[in-house]
Amino acid sequence: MHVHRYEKIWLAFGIAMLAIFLVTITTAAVVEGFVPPSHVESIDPAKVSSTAPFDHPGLRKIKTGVYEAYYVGRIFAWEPRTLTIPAGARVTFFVTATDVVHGFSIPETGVNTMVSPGWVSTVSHTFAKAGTYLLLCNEYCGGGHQAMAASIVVR
Ligand SMILES: [Cu+2]
Repeated sequence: MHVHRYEKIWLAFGIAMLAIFLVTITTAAVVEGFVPPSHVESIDPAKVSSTAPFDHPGLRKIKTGVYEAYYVGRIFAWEPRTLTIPAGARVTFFVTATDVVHGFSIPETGVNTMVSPGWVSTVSHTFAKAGTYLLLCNEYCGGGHQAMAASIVVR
């Protein structure tokens, strides 16, 4: 079988890129200890509604300017639907799902994490500017995915 010279070069380039990526990922994971940002806490997805603090999703004040927000994602809604946060507050979101994989995303804030049933994803953000923020699902989760949105009011 004859393989053209340019095709051989292109194949070698592709294989070299795969090798470089593999070495980079392995080095980051083994030497530098990088792990995915979530998947730290686990929860039984069938018992989310009866497991504290996810049995009462919402905002908890830790101290002045520091809050924790607990969210549950299920097809096709985020709970709570609306959340009011004081401007300037540092909020750590704890998010889990009961059914399928969802994407917890607040555009223009950098808040963006995958939410898998059985796991609690964590992400923090300081809401410096007042306004109404859209919270949406950015992971296709089924027929009503486009309706899976909530709002966060900062004032
Ligand atoms: Cu979705």
